[in-house]
Amino acid sequence: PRRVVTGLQPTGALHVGNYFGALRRCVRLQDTGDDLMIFIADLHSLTTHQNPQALQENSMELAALLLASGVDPERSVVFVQSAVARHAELCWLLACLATQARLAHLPQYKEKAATLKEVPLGLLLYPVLQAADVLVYGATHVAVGGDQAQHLQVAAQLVRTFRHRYGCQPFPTPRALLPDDGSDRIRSLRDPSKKMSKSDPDGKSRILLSDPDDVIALKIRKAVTDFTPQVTYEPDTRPGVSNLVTLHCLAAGLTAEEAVEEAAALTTAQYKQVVARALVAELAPLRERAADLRRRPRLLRDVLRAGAARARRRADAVYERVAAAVGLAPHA
Ligand code: AQP
Repeated sequence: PRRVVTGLQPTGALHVGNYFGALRRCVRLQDTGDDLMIFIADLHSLTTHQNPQALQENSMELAALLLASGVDPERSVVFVQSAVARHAELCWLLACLATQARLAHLPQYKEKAATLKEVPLGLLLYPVLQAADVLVYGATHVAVGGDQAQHLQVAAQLVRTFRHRYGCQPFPTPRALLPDDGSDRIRSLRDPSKKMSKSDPDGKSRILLSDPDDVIALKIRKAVTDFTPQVTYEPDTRPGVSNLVTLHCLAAGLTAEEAVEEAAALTTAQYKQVVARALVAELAPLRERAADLRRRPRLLRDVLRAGAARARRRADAVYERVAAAVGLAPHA
Protein backbone atom coordinates (compact mmCIF):
# COMPACT_ATOMS: atom_id res chain seq x y z
CA PRO A 1 0.00 0.00 0.00
CA ARG A 2 0.93 3.63 -0.32
CA ARG A 3 2.31 5.20 2.80
CA VAL A 4 0.59 8.56 3.10
CA VAL A 5 1.55 11.26 5.59
CA THR A 6 -0.49 14.34 6.38
CA GLY A 7 -0.37 17.03 9.06
CA LEU A 8 -2.71 19.62 10.50
CA GLN A 9 -1.74 22.63 12.55
CA PRO A 10 -3.38 23.14 15.94
CA THR A 11 -3.73 26.86 15.36
CA GLY A 12 -7.35 27.48 16.18
CA ALA A 13 -10.95 26.61 15.58
CA LEU A 14 -11.37 24.48 12.44
CA HIS A 15 -13.71 25.41 9.61
CA VAL A 16 -15.54 23.39 6.96
CA GLY A 17 -12.61 23.88 4.58
CA ASN A 18 -10.36 22.06 7.05
CA TYR A 19 -13.05 19.42 7.48
CA PHE A 20 -13.62 18.57 3.82
CA GLY A 21 -10.05 19.36 2.75
CA ALA A 22 -8.27 17.52 5.53
CA LEU A 23 -10.28 15.65 8.18
CA ARG A 24 -12.76 13.89 5.97
CA ARG A 25 -10.11 13.38 3.35
CA CYS A 26 -8.08 11.44 5.91
CA VAL A 27 -11.08 9.19 6.48
CA ARG A 28 -11.45 8.60 2.75
CA LEU A 29 -7.77 7.72 2.37
CA GLN A 30 -7.94 5.42 5.36
CA ASP A 31 -10.97 3.69 3.86
CA THR A 32 -9.19 3.06 0.54
CA GLY A 33 -6.61 1.03 2.42
CA ASP A 34 -3.73 3.51 2.41
CA ASP A 35 -1.25 3.24 5.23
CA LEU A 36 -2.00 6.63 6.73
CA MET A 37 -0.03 8.67 9.27
CA ILE A 38 -1.74 11.79 10.59
CA PHE A 39 0.11 14.18 12.83
CA ILE A 40 -0.88 17.26 14.77
CA ALA A 41 1.75 19.75 13.63
CA ASP A 42 2.44 21.59 16.86
CA LEU A 43 6.08 22.29 15.94
CA HIS A 44 4.98 23.93 12.70
CA SER A 45 2.45 26.09 14.48
CA LEU A 46 5.25 27.62 16.58
CA THR A 47 6.47 29.52 13.52
CA THR A 48 3.77 32.01 14.45
CA HIS A 49 3.22 33.09 18.02
CA GLN A 50 0.98 30.70 19.97
CA ASN A 51 -0.42 31.07 23.43
CA PRO A 52 0.98 27.98 25.22
CA GLN A 53 -2.26 26.98 26.87
CA ALA A 54 -4.27 27.50 23.70
CA LEU A 55 -1.76 25.47 21.71
CA GLN A 56 -2.15 22.52 24.02
CA GLU A 57 -5.94 22.79 24.00
CA ASN A 58 -6.02 23.10 20.23
CA SER A 59 -3.93 19.96 19.87
CA MET A 60 -6.38 17.96 21.97
CA GLU A 61 -9.30 19.52 20.13
CA LEU A 62 -7.79 18.47 16.82
CA ALA A 63 -7.39 14.93 18.11
CA ALA A 64 -11.06 14.90 19.13
CA LEU A 65 -12.13 16.19 15.71
CA LEU A 66 -10.02 13.64 13.84
CA LEU A 67 -11.66 10.79 15.72
CA ALA A 68 -15.10 12.40 15.48
CA SER A 69 -14.65 12.60 11.70
CA GLY A 70 -14.10 8.86 11.55
CA VAL A 71 -10.33 8.47 11.69
CA ASP A 72 -9.75 5.04 13.21
CA PRO A 73 -6.61 4.98 15.36
CA GLU A 74 -6.36 1.24 14.89
CA ARG A 75 -5.96 1.62 11.16
CA SER A 76 -4.29 5.04 10.97
CA VAL A 77 -1.41 6.29 13.08
CA VAL A 78 -2.52 9.48 14.87
CA PHE A 79 0.02 11.40 16.91
CA VAL A 80 1.46 14.76 17.91
CA GLN A 81 4.50 15.82 15.89
CA SER A 82 6.55 16.94 18.89
CA ALA A 83 6.12 13.51 20.51
CA VAL A 84 8.38 12.04 17.83
CA ALA A 85 11.76 13.75 18.22
CA ARG A 86 13.00 12.30 14.91
CA HIS A 87 11.08 14.99 13.00
CA ALA A 88 13.27 17.70 14.52
CA GLU A 89 16.42 15.57 14.34
CA LEU A 90 16.01 14.81 10.66
CA CYS A 91 15.08 18.44 10.08
CA TRP A 92 18.54 19.43 11.30
CA LEU A 93 20.30 16.99 8.98
CA LEU A 94 18.23 18.21 6.05
CA ALA A 95 18.72 21.86 7.00
CA CYS A 96 22.43 21.29 6.49
CA LEU A 97 21.68 20.26 2.90
CA ALA A 98 19.17 23.03 2.12
CA THR A 99 20.21 26.48 0.96
CA GLN A 100 19.04 29.71 2.45
CA ALA A 101 18.62 31.23 -1.02
CA ARG A 102 16.20 28.58 -2.21
CA LEU A 103 14.09 28.66 0.92
CA ALA A 104 13.92 32.46 0.94
CA HIS A 105 12.61 32.28 -2.64
CA LEU A 106 9.45 30.31 -1.87
CA PRO A 107 6.27 32.36 -2.40
CA GLN A 108 4.65 31.39 0.92
CA TYR A 109 7.77 32.43 2.81
CA LYS A 110 8.01 35.72 0.95
CA GLU A 111 4.36 36.49 1.59
CA LYS A 112 4.54 35.78 5.30
CA ALA A 113 7.96 37.36 5.83
CA ALA A 114 6.80 40.56 4.13
CA THR A 115 4.28 41.14 6.92
CA LEU A 116 6.86 40.77 9.72
CA LYS A 117 9.49 43.13 11.09
CA GLU A 118 11.57 40.31 12.51
CA VAL A 119 11.37 37.06 10.58
CA PRO A 120 11.84 33.98 12.77
CA LEU A 121 14.30 31.45 11.42
CA GLY A 122 11.65 28.78 11.92
CA LEU A 123 9.57 30.37 9.19
CA LEU A 124 12.41 29.93 6.72
CA LEU A 125 12.96 26.34 7.89
CA TYR A 126 9.26 25.45 7.69
CA PRO A 127 9.50 23.55 4.37
CA VAL A 128 12.58 21.65 5.63
CA LEU A 129 10.63 20.49 8.68
CA GLN A 130 7.80 19.56 6.32
CA ALA A 131 10.24 17.48 4.30
CA ALA A 132 11.46 15.81 7.47
CA ASP A 133 7.85 15.05 8.53
CA VAL A 134 7.43 12.99 5.40
CA LEU A 135 10.87 11.54 4.73
CA VAL A 136 11.28 10.32 8.30
CA TYR A 137 8.56 7.75 7.61
CA GLY A 138 9.73 6.86 4.14
CA ALA A 139 6.35 8.07 2.90
CA THR A 140 5.49 7.56 -0.74
CA HIS A 141 2.73 10.19 -0.78
CA VAL A 142 1.72 13.33 1.05
CA ALA A 143 -1.91 14.37 1.23
CA VAL A 144 -1.82 18.11 0.67
CA GLY A 145 -3.85 20.93 -0.76
CA GLY A 146 -2.75 22.50 -4.04
CA ASP A 147 -1.01 25.39 -2.26
CA GLN A 148 1.51 23.05 -0.66
CA ALA A 149 2.79 21.47 -3.86
CA GLN A 150 5.86 23.73 -3.93
CA HIS A 151 6.98 22.66 -0.51
CA LEU A 152 6.99 19.09 -1.73
CA GLN A 153 9.45 20.14 -4.39
CA VAL A 154 11.76 21.14 -1.55
CA ALA A 155 11.47 17.58 -0.18
CA ALA A 156 12.22 16.12 -3.63
CA GLN A 157 15.23 18.42 -4.00
CA LEU A 158 16.53 17.37 -0.58
CA VAL A 159 16.26 13.70 -1.53
CA ARG A 160 18.33 14.44 -4.67
CA THR A 161 20.93 16.43 -2.75
CA PHE A 162 21.18 13.66 -0.18
CA ARG A 163 21.80 11.10 -2.92
CA HIS A 164 24.51 13.22 -4.53
CA ARG A 165 26.26 13.95 -1.28
CA TYR A 166 26.07 10.52 0.33
CA GLY A 167 25.59 8.16 -2.60
CA CYS A 168 22.46 6.56 -1.20
CA GLN A 169 18.77 7.28 -0.87
CA PRO A 170 17.29 6.15 2.41
CA PHE A 171 13.82 7.42 1.48
CA PRO A 172 11.59 7.44 -1.61
CA THR A 173 10.81 10.75 -3.31
CA PRO A 174 7.36 11.59 -1.95
CA ARG A 175 4.59 12.54 -4.33
CA ALA A 176 1.73 14.96 -3.76
CA LEU A 177 -1.70 13.46 -3.41
CA LEU A 178 -4.24 16.10 -4.42
CA PRO A 179 -7.98 15.59 -4.07
CA ASP A 180 -10.02 15.62 -7.27
CA ASP A 181 -13.31 16.82 -5.76
CA GLY A 182 -12.39 20.46 -5.11
CA SER A 183 -12.26 19.77 -1.38
CA ASP A 184 -8.90 21.52 -1.04
CA ARG A 185 -10.27 24.80 -2.38
CA ILE A 186 -13.19 25.89 -0.24
CA ARG A 187 -13.50 29.64 -0.59
CA SER A 188 -14.28 32.44 1.83
CA LEU A 189 -18.02 33.07 2.14
CA ARG A 190 -17.36 36.84 2.17
CA ASP A 191 -14.78 37.06 -0.60
CA PRO A 192 -14.81 34.05 -2.92
CA SER A 193 -11.51 35.13 -4.49
CA LYS A 194 -9.80 34.01 -1.27
CA LYS A 195 -9.68 30.60 0.36
CA MET A 196 -11.60 30.02 3.55
CA SER A 197 -9.07 30.52 6.31
CA LYS A 198 -8.78 30.23 10.08
CA SER A 199 -6.99 33.55 10.27
CA ASP A 200 -9.43 35.69 8.25
CA PRO A 201 -10.49 38.53 10.59
CA ASP A 202 -14.09 38.29 9.32
CA GLY A 203 -15.77 35.46 11.23
CA LYS A 204 -18.61 35.33 8.68
CA SER A 205 -16.11 34.24 6.03
CA ARG A 206 -16.03 30.71 7.43
CA ILE A 207 -18.27 28.10 8.99
CA LEU A 208 -16.71 26.67 12.10
CA LEU A 209 -17.15 23.04 13.02
CA SER A 210 -18.44 24.33 16.36
CA ASP A 211 -21.12 26.59 14.82
CA PRO A 212 -24.67 25.66 15.84
CA ASP A 213 -27.21 24.90 13.11
CA ASP A 214 -28.75 28.39 13.04
CA VAL A 215 -25.33 30.04 12.70
CA ILE A 216 -24.48 27.74 9.79
CA ALA A 217 -27.74 28.75 8.09
CA LEU A 218 -27.10 32.44 8.78
CA LYS A 219 -23.56 32.39 7.38
CA ILE A 220 -24.70 30.59 4.23
CA ARG A 221 -27.58 33.06 3.83
CA LYS A 222 -25.09 35.94 4.02
CA ALA A 223 -22.60 34.31 1.68
CA VAL A 224 -21.54 36.65 -1.13
CA THR A 225 -22.73 35.47 -4.55
CA ASP A 226 -23.53 37.64 -7.59
CA PHE A 227 -26.50 39.20 -9.36
CA THR A 228 -27.52 36.17 -11.42
CA PRO A 229 -30.33 34.27 -9.70
CA GLN A 230 -29.75 30.89 -11.44
CA VAL A 231 -27.54 28.31 -9.84
CA THR A 232 -24.69 27.22 -12.09
CA TYR A 233 -21.27 25.73 -11.52
CA GLU A 234 -18.69 28.05 -13.08
CA PRO A 235 -15.81 28.40 -10.63
CA ASP A 236 -13.89 30.91 -12.76
CA THR A 237 -16.65 33.36 -13.56
CA ARG A 238 -19.06 32.69 -10.66
CA PRO A 239 -16.82 31.70 -7.73
CA GLY A 240 -19.35 32.57 -5.00
CA VAL A 241 -22.24 30.42 -6.24
CA SER A 242 -19.84 27.69 -7.35
CA ASN A 243 -18.37 27.57 -3.85
CA LEU A 244 -21.85 26.90 -2.51
CA VAL A 245 -22.30 24.14 -5.08
CA THR A 246 -18.98 22.62 -3.99
CA LEU A 247 -20.02 22.71 -0.33
CA HIS A 248 -23.38 21.15 -1.23
CA CYS A 249 -21.68 18.39 -3.25
CA LEU A 250 -19.18 17.59 -0.51
CA ALA A 251 -21.83 17.54 2.19
CA ALA A 252 -24.46 15.57 0.24
CA GLY A 253 -22.21 13.34 -1.86
CA LEU A 254 -23.29 14.78 -5.21
CA THR A 255 -21.49 15.71 -8.42
CA ALA A 256 -21.67 19.35 -9.55
CA GLU A 257 -24.08 18.35 -12.37
CA GLU A 258 -26.40 16.64 -9.93
CA ALA A 259 -26.37 19.60 -7.54
CA VAL A 260 -27.08 22.09 -10.34
CA GLU A 261 -29.89 19.89 -11.63
CA GLU A 262 -31.41 19.71 -8.15
CA ALA A 263 -31.27 23.52 -8.03
CA ALA A 264 -32.75 24.04 -11.52
CA ALA A 265 -36.00 25.55 -10.25
CA LEU A 266 -34.43 27.51 -7.41
CA THR A 267 -32.98 30.98 -7.05
CA THR A 268 -29.61 31.29 -5.35
CA ALA A 269 -31.42 32.57 -2.25
CA GLN A 270 -33.57 29.41 -2.14
CA TYR A 271 -30.60 27.24 -2.98
CA LYS A 272 -28.74 28.58 0.04
CA GLN A 273 -31.33 26.88 2.26
CA VAL A 274 -30.61 23.57 0.53
CA VAL A 275 -26.88 24.04 1.03
CA ALA A 276 -27.34 24.97 4.69
CA ARG A 277 -29.51 21.89 5.30
CA ALA A 278 -26.90 19.62 3.71
CA LEU A 279 -24.14 21.15 5.81
CA VAL A 280 -26.16 20.86 9.00
CA ALA A 281 -26.89 17.20 8.25
CA GLU A 282 -23.16 16.53 7.92
CA LEU A 283 -21.84 18.76 10.71
CA ALA A 284 -24.40 18.33 13.52
CA PRO A 285 -23.52 14.66 14.17
CA LEU A 286 -19.81 15.49 13.91
CA ARG A 287 -20.27 18.22 16.53
CA GLU A 288 -21.96 15.77 18.85
CA ARG A 289 -19.30 13.09 18.47
CA ALA A 290 -16.60 15.70 19.10
CA ALA A 291 -18.36 16.93 22.25
CA ASP A 292 -18.51 13.36 23.46
CA LEU A 293 -14.80 12.82 22.86
CA ARG A 294 -13.90 16.10 24.54
CA ARG A 295 -15.37 14.67 27.70
CA ARG A 296 -12.92 11.78 27.48
CA PRO A 297 -9.46 13.40 27.59
CA ARG A 298 -7.91 10.21 28.89
CA LEU A 299 -9.03 8.29 25.82
CA LEU A 300 -7.59 11.01 23.57
CA ARG A 301 -4.28 10.94 25.40
CA ASP A 302 -4.14 7.14 25.14
CA VAL A 303 -4.75 7.30 21.41
CA LEU A 304 -2.01 9.90 20.95
CA ARG A 305 0.42 8.00 23.14
CA ALA A 306 -0.09 4.75 21.25
CA GLY A 307 0.14 6.62 17.92
CA ALA A 308 3.42 8.26 18.93
CA ALA A 309 4.89 4.90 19.95
CA ARG A 310 4.05 3.40 16.54
CA ALA A 311 5.33 6.49 14.75
CA ARG A 312 8.60 6.44 16.72
CA ARG A 313 9.30 2.85 15.73
CA ARG A 314 8.84 3.69 12.07
CA ALA A 315 10.88 6.87 12.30
CA ASP A 316 13.73 5.18 14.15
CA ALA A 317 14.17 2.66 11.37
CA VAL A 318 14.57 5.36 8.69
CA TYR A 319 16.56 7.75 10.86
CA GLU A 320 19.13 5.12 11.77
CA ARG A 321 19.87 4.53 8.09
CA VAL A 322 20.17 8.27 7.52
CA ALA A 323 22.42 8.82 10.53
CA ALA A 324 24.71 6.01 9.42
CA ALA A 325 24.88 7.36 5.86
CA VAL A 326 25.77 10.83 7.12
CA GLY A 327 28.45 9.44 9.43
CA LEU A 328 27.01 10.13 12.85
CA ALA A 329 28.73 7.90 15.39
CA PRO A 330 26.60 4.93 16.43
CA HIS A 331 25.29 5.36 19.93
CA ALA A 332 22.81 2.57 20.45
N1 AQP B 1 -10.18 26.72 2.34
C1 AQP B 1 -9.78 25.47 2.43
N2 AQP B 1 -10.37 24.51 1.67
C2 AQP B 1 -9.98 23.24 1.76
N3 AQP B 1 -9.03 22.80 2.57
C3 AQP B 1 -8.42 23.70 3.35
N4 AQP B 1 -7.43 23.58 4.25
C4 AQP B 1 -7.19 24.80 4.78
N5 AQP B 1 -7.98 25.71 4.23
C5 AQP B 1 -8.76 25.07 3.33
C6 AQP B 1 -6.78 22.34 4.59
O1 AQP B 1 -6.87 22.14 5.97
C7 AQP B 1 -5.71 21.50 6.43
C8 AQP B 1 -5.19 22.21 7.63
O2 AQP B 1 -4.26 23.10 7.27
P1 AQP B 1 -3.33 23.81 8.31
O3 AQP B 1 -3.78 23.55 9.68
O4 AQP B 1 -1.93 23.52 7.97
O5 AQP B 1 -3.62 25.33 8.03
P2 AQP B 1 -3.85 26.13 6.74
O6 AQP B 1 -3.73 25.35 5.49
O7 AQP B 1 -3.02 27.34 6.85
O8 AQP B 1 -5.38 26.38 6.98
P3 AQP B 1 -6.20 27.65 7.29
O9 AQP B 1 -7.41 27.15 7.95
O10 AQP B 1 -6.42 28.46 6.11
O11 AQP B 1 -5.37 28.46 8.33
P4 AQP B 1 -4.58 29.84 8.17
O12 AQP B 1 -5.62 30.89 8.23
O13 AQP B 1 -3.70 29.82 9.38
O14 AQP B 1 -3.86 29.82 6.87
C9 AQP B 1 -4.75 21.41 5.27
O15 AQP B 1 -4.82 20.10 4.73
C10 AQP B 1 -5.29 22.39 4.30
O16 AQP B 1 -5.02 22.04 2.96
